[in-house]
Amino acid sequence: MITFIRKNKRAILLTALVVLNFCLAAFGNDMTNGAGGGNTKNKIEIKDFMFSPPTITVKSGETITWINRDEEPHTIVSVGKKFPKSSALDTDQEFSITVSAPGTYEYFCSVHPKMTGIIVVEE
Ligand SMILES: [Cu+2]
Repeated sequence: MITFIRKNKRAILLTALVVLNFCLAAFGNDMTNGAGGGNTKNKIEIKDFMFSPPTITVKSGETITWINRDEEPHTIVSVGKKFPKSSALDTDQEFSITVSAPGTYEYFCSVHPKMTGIIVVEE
């Protein structure tokens, strides 16, 4: 009886370890590919007519996602059209881009041109 319990405990522990490893692997993968839902990396919130953070630094090839937390519609427009502009984002709507060429990208909201932000893409 005792040995049975011990074996069982060991099996549970092993299963837990396997599950934990799997989670870590999945999480690690998510961090490196930079895409997919639920990822908080490179997220810019639009709130109170501001981009937050106003300046973001990313690595080449990473995805940047804006989410509109205001009740007002906002857009993301690149100065010099370096990346495609968004449509007017409604509340909780998202817009993503992936930039590969290193450099500094300025953008603004075409509805409220005083709203500006900067993306710095590093190699
Ligand atoms: Cu706006």
